Amino acid sequence: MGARPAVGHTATNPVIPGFHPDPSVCRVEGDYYLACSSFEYFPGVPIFHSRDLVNWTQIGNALERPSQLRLPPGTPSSGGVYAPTLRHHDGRFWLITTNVSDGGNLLVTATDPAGPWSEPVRVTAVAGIDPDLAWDDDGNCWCTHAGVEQVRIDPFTGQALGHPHRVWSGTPGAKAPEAPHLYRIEDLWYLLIAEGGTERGHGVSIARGPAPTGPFEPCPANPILTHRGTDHPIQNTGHADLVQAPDGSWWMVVLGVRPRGGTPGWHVLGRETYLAPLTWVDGWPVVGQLSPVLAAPPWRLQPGPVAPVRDEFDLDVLQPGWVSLRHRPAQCWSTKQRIGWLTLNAHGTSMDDPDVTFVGRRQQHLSCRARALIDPGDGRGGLAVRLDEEHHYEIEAAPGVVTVFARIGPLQAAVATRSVPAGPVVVRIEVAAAPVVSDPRAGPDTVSIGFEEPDGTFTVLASLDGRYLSTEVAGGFTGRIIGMYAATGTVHFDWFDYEPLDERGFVSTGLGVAARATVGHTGPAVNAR
Ligand code: 6LW
Repeated sequence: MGARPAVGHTATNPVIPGFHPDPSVCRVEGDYYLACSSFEYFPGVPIFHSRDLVNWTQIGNALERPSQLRLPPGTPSSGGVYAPTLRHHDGRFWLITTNVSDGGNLLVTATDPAGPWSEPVRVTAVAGIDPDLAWDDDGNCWCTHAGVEQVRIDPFTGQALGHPHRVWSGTPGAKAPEAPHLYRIEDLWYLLIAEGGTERGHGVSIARGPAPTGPFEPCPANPILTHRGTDHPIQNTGHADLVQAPDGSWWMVVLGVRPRGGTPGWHVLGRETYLAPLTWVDGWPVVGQLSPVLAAPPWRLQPGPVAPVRDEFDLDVLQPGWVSLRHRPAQCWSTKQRIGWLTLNAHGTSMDDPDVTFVGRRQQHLSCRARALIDPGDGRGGLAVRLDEEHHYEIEAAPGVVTVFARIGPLQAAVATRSVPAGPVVVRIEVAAAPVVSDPRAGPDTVSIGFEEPDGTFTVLASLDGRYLSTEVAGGFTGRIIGMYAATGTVHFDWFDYEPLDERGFVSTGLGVAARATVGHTGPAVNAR
């Protein structure tokens, strides 16, 4: 690690903004790897790399083949792939997760975390969600899951080597003991869990015992982390994983949300990944400040590459940060059909359709701008911001006309329409976070949707309240995804760009010490906040 930098060096949280929930982290020498849940999106289980726990780059997805990830028709939004555990053991990476919409627990391995990952081994003997993996000195592999139950398994076959048994029930009275992670730290085994549910009551608790099977005594200070009942800007904090850095210091990655607006507060970016320092007192972990600006780790931060703004679709493949809904049939997309363009061939007929041809990226900033140059040809397609099939706003282009649609639960409306010259048109969605105000009824943000005149002027056709595209309204486990879709025929996108805007609506360079990262070349950026 580099020489210790000057004191007062800061970094910003979340370290992986946007919908990146249920983080699981491991370290191999000087490299950190992190995985998140992905629900109805394909490819699934994004994998990130970092050298300093602050700058993260998405290097791939663990489940990127239909043989690894089936999200059959009928897989609901917020169904699919729940929390993963990522570990390195015996020279290879192990990832276990739950596809609640197809077959339950599965385990994949890889020698290179960027992929390819193996075909899945089914772990059907483990019924619960949030499966964890830990090996003892005798080479036994312990799988612990929500509830909190545990069973020894053969990770090569997925077979249970014994009967699942309860090892801890969490804090009496606290609901949903889940997200267990088991660690051997010096002579003791520690069992970290989330409890209280993934909403405002979320928290992290820990217990320790002499063996991987316990018995476990709870930490007297539980929960060791929660923001429940506080006015802290980061809420729902819970579902954590621990990692020790090469210099011996300990760190926690944990999910949290940034509610905005009046009451009850609405979070639109989903559950994001945060970093917090950890110290040890009497053999128990004490979580340090979990704040929007954290004291950077005592090592030199790796300068992250500047977040590119535009994807020109010049490559044969889509960058790992692009996601589709439930699957991405080869016949539905191409960057070769029209060189230098992303071509989408319609499958479903609108953004209401679970099967719509869609390629999107996570909204990662409270204020941001997304633009795309679309040529609808004789088809219909556009740019959408989506929470799920019943909660989305989009601008749709068809020959000579653009229309803004809004879907909020059972209500669907063509909000505005405008004739435009036939041919390619730049469509734009701009999100402006609401200033922190005392109005209890204020929404979290405003979503302005329209197109650009030939001189680049933004003609806004509709400005819509963003609360209806929030988790508190739509429900579920995900966050906003902004992306391109085809509703009928074949539509082409020359480019897509995404820029963070600061609170005043200006493009934010984020040139502070704040970390940035990118995904490969010109794909979606990870955390140019
Ligand atoms: C995750 C579990 C949870 O697997 O939600 O609410 C699931 N808690 O820990 C999806 O994020």
